[in-house]
Amino acid sequence: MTEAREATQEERNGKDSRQPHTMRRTVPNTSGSAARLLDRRRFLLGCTTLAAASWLGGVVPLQAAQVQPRPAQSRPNILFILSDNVGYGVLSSYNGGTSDTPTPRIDSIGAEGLRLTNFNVENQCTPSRAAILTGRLPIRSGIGKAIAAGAPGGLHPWEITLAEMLGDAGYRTAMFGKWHLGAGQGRLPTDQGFDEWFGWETTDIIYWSGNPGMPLKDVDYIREAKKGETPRNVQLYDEATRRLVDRMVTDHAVDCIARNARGDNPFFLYVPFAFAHHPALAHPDFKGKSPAGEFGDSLLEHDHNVGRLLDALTAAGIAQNTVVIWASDNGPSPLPTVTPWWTIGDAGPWRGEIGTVLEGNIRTSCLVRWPEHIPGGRTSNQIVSAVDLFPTLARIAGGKVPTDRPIDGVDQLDFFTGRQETSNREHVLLFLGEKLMAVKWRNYKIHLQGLDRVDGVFEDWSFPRAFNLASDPKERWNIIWQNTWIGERVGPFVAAYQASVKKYPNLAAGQPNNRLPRYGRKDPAAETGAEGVQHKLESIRQ
Ligand SMILES: [Ca+2]
Repeated sequence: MTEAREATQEERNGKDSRQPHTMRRTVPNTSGSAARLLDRRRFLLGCTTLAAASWLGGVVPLQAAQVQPRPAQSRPNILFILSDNVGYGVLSSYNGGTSDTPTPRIDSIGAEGLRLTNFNVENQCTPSRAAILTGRLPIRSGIGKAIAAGAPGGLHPWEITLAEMLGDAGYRTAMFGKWHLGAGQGRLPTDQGFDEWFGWETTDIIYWSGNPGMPLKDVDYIREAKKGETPRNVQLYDEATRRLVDRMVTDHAVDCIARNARGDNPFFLYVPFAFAHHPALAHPDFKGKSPAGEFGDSLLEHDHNVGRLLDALTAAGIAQNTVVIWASDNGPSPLPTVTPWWTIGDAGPWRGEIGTVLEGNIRTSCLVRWPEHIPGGRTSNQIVSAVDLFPTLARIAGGKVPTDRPIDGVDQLDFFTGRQETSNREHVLLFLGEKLMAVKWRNYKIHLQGLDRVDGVFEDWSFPRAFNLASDPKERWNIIWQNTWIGERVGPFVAAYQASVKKYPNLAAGQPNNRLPRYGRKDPAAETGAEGVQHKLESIRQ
């Protein structure tokens, strides 16, 4: 508990040890060390011999943002709807209504609230979900890519999730749908802060569940549990069930809203739908309803399901006091070997697919509604990251952002509510596995390596490439030679990350539950067992 000890010391020194760890990036001072590192002449003459990542160096100043707890009686419910592999160009409100698969119910969330056109996620399902639930770059949690169902790994129990943070703030918490953050002991939703859950690990399961060459395991089933219970297997998640799961999820969520609408405490309901993970198979009621095949039918079904959730809020009389977020975890998944072409969706003006860090994958739709707080009908192209939702929701809910670990998210509430026009971030770091693949800053993006397909070959470029997203949304025209100065501006972000990792080493992939981050603890025994769990709880209560 290094940070706790440091906090105690700070208290002795008269400092506020409870200052949230939420960090707000400011524009780096380029006249300092960063400039010296990236003097243009040296850059042009010498950088071809440097490793791409080390080319980006410097220091970024950080400042803590104040987070004021909200009064308990004004805290809203939170409904977080997450879709799967839905590309930027799928929703009508993002493709200009040019498709014949309208999504009026989902679009209404943005029409009555905020529509983000520069919402940045991670490369695949597991890292994006880790980012959303922890507010941390998933690489810090040892998560670089999606994990296979039943494989070791996923989100370490030491991580503090949205459900734990909100639960600690008095929220009731529930999750219905896809988890994909680990199915091992101590890693299920009810181990990670949710009071109840119904769902499955990953939709990939349907390709092999029941296969005679693959013995059935618990992870092949849709499961359910309340906190403290041993999960029950509800039914096999196979191709026939794939068509039915999102209705099951909707039924559970609608029931949950009705049950919790009049409770003393607000609720956090996390609904990660199966749509549109391949194969996008529609409920039989929607078969043939669109001219766009199974994907289109599924999209119409998804819009209908989201509409049922919105209607449930209205019917319960709590729509005005509920924050609703709809987002996608990553872009489309064009896997022609397993998926007919019409099931892939579309990345809109961007290029790229799941598993890459091209805009088509890491920029997804995101709509946020909070009546009387977030003005309706606003669209913004300001950069927002999935990790920002944790500190933003913490402020809305009066929750505590952990102070004992790096939190990469920044509080965006003032931006969401329109109290300020600009986002509190101007950059994102983009990883794939353990590789830093790209840095995006304002309308520029520097790629350190190339990768165009989820199953493609890494192109180990001898020099980074830069793209102007404002004029080149497909990221095709390298402008680095005329714009070497960009390296000087993004270098400090990388250096800040590297410095934080030096102080707070990343968890290892698949790190065992009983191995907690050391972070300079005096007593190594405190890393394990019950004391470790206690530490985890203390870190959100200090
Ligand atoms: Ca996904």
